[in-house]
Amino acid sequence: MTELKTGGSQGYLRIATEEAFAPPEMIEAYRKLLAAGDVDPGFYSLMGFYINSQAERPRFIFDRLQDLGELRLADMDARGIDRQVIGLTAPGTQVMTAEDGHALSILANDRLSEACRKYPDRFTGMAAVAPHAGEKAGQEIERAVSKLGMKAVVINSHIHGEYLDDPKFGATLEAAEAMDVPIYLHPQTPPADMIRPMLESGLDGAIFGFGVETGMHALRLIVKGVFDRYPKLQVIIGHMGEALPYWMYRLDFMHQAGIRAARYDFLKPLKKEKVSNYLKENFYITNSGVAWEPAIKFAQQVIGEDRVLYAMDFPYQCPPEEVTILDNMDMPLETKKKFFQTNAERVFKL
Ligand code: 1DF
Ligand code: MN
Repeated sequence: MTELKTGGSQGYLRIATEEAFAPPEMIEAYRKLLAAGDVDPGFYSLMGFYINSQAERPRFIFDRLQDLGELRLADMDARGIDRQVIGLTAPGTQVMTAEDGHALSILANDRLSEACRKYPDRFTGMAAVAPHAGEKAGQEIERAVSKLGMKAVVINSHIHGEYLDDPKFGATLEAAEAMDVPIYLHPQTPPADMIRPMLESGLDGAIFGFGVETGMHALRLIVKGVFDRYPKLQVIIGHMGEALPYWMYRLDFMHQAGIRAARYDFLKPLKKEKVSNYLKENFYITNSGVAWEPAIKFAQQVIGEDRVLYAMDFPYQCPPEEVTILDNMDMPLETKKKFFQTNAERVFKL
């Protein structure tokens, strides 16, 4: 087994692109929301568990989420991670009111960018916003990129059961496109009107519900014409593209069949025609949570090796063995370097 050293001794740097943090103030705000009751069932299932359970896994994760210093760096060193691209953990500020969410996004962005300035060769920041704050969310993206040096925007999927294709969230998309930063569309638990059968079977979280809901969110952006309205917008999705590469053939066939038959009057033909063209030109995919060579190679084959990036999903899923598994993939060094290093350097302008 090779030693997990940082510094590119294996021919590439390892840049992990979907890594999470949580300021203590946000956890405090979650505690208050939970105590007040009347929260979304997905929020209760997810944060009710992480905040209250005394099991080893949630306590390990919560200690690490709140650290942006020595503890995180030691965990990175032990896993051979040169750089983390860090975003506010799900569901971020999107479960709060627009006003509270906006204020906490500012706090989170100030805190994260301070750590990035302290460790400029180890940390890169993604800006949090409350898209339901409208124009203010757009202004915060502009501030986070131009003043704080952040390199992307993280959106933790739905906003109180609403989706980014809704014109009310236009300021967020417009600012991301104008500032030329990608949106990392990260999962959270499905909204109330989607989650019931998943809650009944324990499938609502990262095991499945996250991916179903976020994959649908990404597809909504495509079929509702977001990329025809914002053609330069780039969206990153984790967990091997939330399974969308595997769906691509059927998505193209059924989407075009539906368009030809004018089945839904609100669905119009797309400029790039096929759903898959948007996946190939407006999306990047990371392997967060999926240290699995066949899935990574399949995505490289159907989306392109310039669009598949490495992610660990620290601290939610961070066994060091996964790094070794990926180092040992049967793949040309040139391709592996794109996966671990140079695609991320290009996408996040490092
Ligand atoms: C979990 C996984 C939670 C991921 C996350 O945020 C998260 C989990 C609250 O395992 O409960 O980001 N993840 O991306 O895999
Ligand atoms: Mn994650």
